[in-house]
Amino acid sequence: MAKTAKKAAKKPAAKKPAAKKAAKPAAQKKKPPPKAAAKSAKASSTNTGRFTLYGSMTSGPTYTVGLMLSLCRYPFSYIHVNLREGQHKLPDYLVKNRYGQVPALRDGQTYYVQSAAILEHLAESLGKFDGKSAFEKHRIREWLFWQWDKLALPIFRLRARARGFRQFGDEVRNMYDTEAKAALSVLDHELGKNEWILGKRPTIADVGCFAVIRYLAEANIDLSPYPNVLAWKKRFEALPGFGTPEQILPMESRLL
Ligand SMILES: N[C@@H](CCC(=O)N[C@@H](CS)C(=O)NCC(=O)O)C(=O)O
Repeated sequence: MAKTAKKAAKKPAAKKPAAKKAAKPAAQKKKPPPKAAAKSAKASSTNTGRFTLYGSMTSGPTYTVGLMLSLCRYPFSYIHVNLREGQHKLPDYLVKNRYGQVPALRDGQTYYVQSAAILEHLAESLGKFDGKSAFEKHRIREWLFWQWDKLALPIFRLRARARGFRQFGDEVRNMYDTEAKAALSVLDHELGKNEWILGKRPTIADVGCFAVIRYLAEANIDLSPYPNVLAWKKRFEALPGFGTPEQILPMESRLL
């Protein structure tokens, strides 16, 4: 076992931080990552905190989960999964995420996958950003399905093309562009009625949608024709515990 990983193992489990004080993202307040622990996904076995997020800094769905934990003020260990090297398809990782994708979240002894499902798990188990009734929970789930179906897909595809991760021609690009703008119009219309997607307070429906909208500029989409989304984005960025992907997700692994 690496020396720093041993040290990390001796530390007591991270306590749930006080709910109100810090304005910084939870991840920012942690010490810098122990270097020797950085490269090994196996380091997770020495981790004593409740949550370990497996992911990649550039991954929108990884950001979704990191953002939720940060908004809930819950520190978490982080294991970098190198997608370029294909670590997400190795048997060791497939045990954690059968779909061979990031993110995966270890909570205690259980691995949770699919960022929207992880949001639901966190909202319910931490009692934050959740629906207050069965009906609200249902409405949130509706939004999370819609978000992946209509909002995330075209925006993440356009971003991947702009970053050189996916290749497709202008015809397909125009199709995704049209789809992304149609989804933004739906969101803009809804946000014209209320401050937050479900009404008067933010829920995981907002977290899920924000973590996609965050990447609009990288997808070369201008947000200015959608004033309600723009105002909502600013409100969201002012939430306590908010952080950008760069603030919340480290480049390398970090144990609590
Ligand atoms: N719906 C999934 C999407 C996850 C996803 O697309 N992850 C990408 C990185 S951003 C990935 O792992 N891609 C590799 C692959 O699908 O093989 C979620 O929300 O967790």
